[in-house]
Amino acid sequence: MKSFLSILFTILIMKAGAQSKVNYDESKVEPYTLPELLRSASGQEIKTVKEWESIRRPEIVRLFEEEVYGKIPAEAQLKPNIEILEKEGTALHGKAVRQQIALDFERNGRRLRVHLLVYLPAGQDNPPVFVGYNFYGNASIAEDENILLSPSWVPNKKEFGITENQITDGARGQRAHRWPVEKIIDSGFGLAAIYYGDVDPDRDDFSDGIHPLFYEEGQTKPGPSEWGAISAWAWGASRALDYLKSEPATANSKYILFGHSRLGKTSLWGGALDKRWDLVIANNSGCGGVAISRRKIGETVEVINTSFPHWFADRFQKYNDQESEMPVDQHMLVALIAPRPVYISSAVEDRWADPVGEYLGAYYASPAYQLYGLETPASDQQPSVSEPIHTSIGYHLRPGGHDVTDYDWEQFIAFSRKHLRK
Ligand code: GTR
Repeated sequence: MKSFLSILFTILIMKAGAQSKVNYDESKVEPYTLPELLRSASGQEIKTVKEWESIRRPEIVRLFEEEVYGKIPAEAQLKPNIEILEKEGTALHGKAVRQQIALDFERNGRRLRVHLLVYLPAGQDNPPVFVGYNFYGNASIAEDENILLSPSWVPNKKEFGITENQITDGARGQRAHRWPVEKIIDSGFGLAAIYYGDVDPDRDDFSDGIHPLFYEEGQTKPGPSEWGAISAWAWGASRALDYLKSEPATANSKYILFGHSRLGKTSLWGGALDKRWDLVIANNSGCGGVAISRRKIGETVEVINTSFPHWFADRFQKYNDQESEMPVDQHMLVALIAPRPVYISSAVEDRWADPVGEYLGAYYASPAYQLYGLETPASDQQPSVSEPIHTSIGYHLRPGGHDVTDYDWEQFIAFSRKHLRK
């Protein structure tokens, strides 16, 4: 007991130490120089799409893999066994068709089951589909008693009736306000939902989730530059995409990868790695998402690495309070999505995520989009509240806190409509 308490105490002191450095004051941001987006490691200026795609882009992908999120094993293009759990459920009074699918991955004598919940507008072939992870299981996203409960580990949340790390009926519909399924369906879009804990439970424990399927004999955690949880979630989203592409109802759809917060960090990295995502949306993604790390406003590299060491590769720890040493910053992550449309959203009260830094992360990705002749935000000044920009790099700032609101979805839908129109 004593040792447990002293460990707990040490952790609290460490966290308090990291937290006390948190700055919210714009005037205290020290001058910084961002790594140049359009100059290769060997000093070559990148002037064409060809040079970007053959030289600089692969270089930046490698830097994010090795220094930040960790590399996904090459063998991870694993094909799952597919079990259709529900083929054609009726949802939303017949307006939508519901499918539930299990993707079973097997390797190293271990098995991982990932559940996919899909709603498609009834009678519409190949609608554009939003694909997004959720925090408390697929059943949490809608008032729909037919959604199967995932048996995967989940953090306890008493208000949702989750007390033993297992999703219960109490979680049903608890996050429905973040997922306006009816609005999405009425707008002619589909939605595919995945519980992120199916792919990798969100705890600092590498004995569960997808990672162990790829361990060498005796290995217990990924190597220093190998995949953390964000890379694992990015990987899982691509496996959901494999499935959607194999299904006649969605084989010719456009695919929009959406994520909020840690899952917004995931959607950016997933969108960077897999060019089959036609459009990427990152809501309130903050540190390790779109916010410029060098600003050190709100959550910093050190704070995030202390609270959530498992999200990133171990190598990322070396940049704790050493942001200027990073060979990348987050504008370069957004640039990897070019020329595909990307949408970034911030909330005024979500200061922890550094809304100004989120805008700048989006804005400074512009040169990559301009290589393709695309329109980008005109100014480095963050737009006013509720004045969205819908150029190829889209952005809005809305009132309120860290959340996903109807306003956010109205913008995601309008932006997607504009940019995915054939
Ligand atoms: C916070 C974390 C953020 C963000 C957020 C979330 O605790 O500091 O980086 O990811 O969680 O995912 O809701």
